[in-house]
Amino acid sequence: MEATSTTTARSQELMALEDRYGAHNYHPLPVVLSRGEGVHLWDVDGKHYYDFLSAYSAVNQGHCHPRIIGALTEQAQKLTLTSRAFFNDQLGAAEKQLCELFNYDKALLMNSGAEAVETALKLARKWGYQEKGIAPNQARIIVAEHNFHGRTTGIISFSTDPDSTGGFGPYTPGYQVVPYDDLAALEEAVKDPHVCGFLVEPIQGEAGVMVPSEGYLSKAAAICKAHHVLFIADEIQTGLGRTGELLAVCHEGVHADILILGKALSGGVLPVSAVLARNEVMLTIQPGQHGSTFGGNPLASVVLRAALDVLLDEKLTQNARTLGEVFRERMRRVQAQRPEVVELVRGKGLLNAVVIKPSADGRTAWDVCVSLMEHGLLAKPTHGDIIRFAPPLVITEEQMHEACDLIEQVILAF
Ligand code: IF1
Repeated sequence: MEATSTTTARSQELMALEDRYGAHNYHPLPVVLSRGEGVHLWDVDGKHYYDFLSAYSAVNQGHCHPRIIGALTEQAQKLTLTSRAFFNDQLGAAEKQLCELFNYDKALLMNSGAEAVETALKLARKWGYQEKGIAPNQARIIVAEHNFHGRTTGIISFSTDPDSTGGFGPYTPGYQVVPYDDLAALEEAVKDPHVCGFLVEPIQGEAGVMVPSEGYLSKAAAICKAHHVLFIADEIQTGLGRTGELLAVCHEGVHADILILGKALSGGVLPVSAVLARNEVMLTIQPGQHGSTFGGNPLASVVLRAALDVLLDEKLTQNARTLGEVFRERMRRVQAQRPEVVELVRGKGLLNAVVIKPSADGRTAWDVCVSLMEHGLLAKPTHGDIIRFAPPLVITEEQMHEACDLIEQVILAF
């Protein structure tokens, strides 16, 4: 356990428990959280933190939002799971709300983001065979370099990150990688008549909040349309107000052929994901050809509806747009003061990254995050030198300035 000067015996005891009995598939910051409310988190010793990770954008509505928790607890007393062997009285309304909000004919509810991505890949292939006439088992899907779409053996088959793929072969065939933000490469790849889809993150989160050039998404969607290829938007991290629009593709007026949602679709209360598409795509899957025990359960349906209501009623998308500008302006002022520490600031809405230059004595973004933790703000580095800052979208301007004061204090002292 990496203890720090502020790690107490209680925290160390709980971290040791995970170390002894839990898989070692994570390297968490040494903080043990026990309560959350809005943008606030508290550890087991009652120390307060601003949450600037939001469980990787799953908590856009803030921790334990009362409307979402209220919907959860009310439904939990009535009916949580029927399986899809039967109808339930909550799923249809959830599907309707999704389809009307995002302008699609149908929704297919799953649980984790990876399951929704796998569902989208299956739909694209089925559509490729049935609607585009691709020969059986010849369908190919284009993906972007440095993609992150989940951890299943199928999805890591097209990852370009050795940590995600190493040691997990053999890999699922039928994918082609093109450079992100490269329209010429995409145009060349979709000429292959076996291509049925292009799966892309509108902003690459895990890669380090990589924002593509203005026009990339709209031109990529047009290239796909021109070549009868489905444009598949993975908005699991960028969607639901995070980037200052309802969906990140909305910045360029793009309506994806297949839309993938997850994370904040439940406000971080339980795993809910969804795939949306027009009938021509969605109806290529018929009864018995896809599903999941918990997919579309009444509890998830009720939570999803409350999460979307909160997103819209509290105008979280607009707040993300406004306070994202405040954040980037504050960080660029810090960069101007310490150009030897802050390489650059980038992002959209409240999905931002600050790239840290390693110090002469080898300290990295991780050390900045440990110091931020000690100062009462939680964020996590990705790929070594990039710190992702993504607070819940309910953050107020006052809280944003307080948090930026902490970040500024840490970086100026770095
Ligand atoms: C973890 C990363 C972020 C995603 C996109 C699909 C999924 C994710 C764009 C799969 C999930 C999570 C997974 C989480 C950390 C986090 C993450 F670091 F792993 F890559 F956000 F960038 N598409 N991202 O971002 O959704 O199956 O996890 O529900 O701990 O692995 P999932």
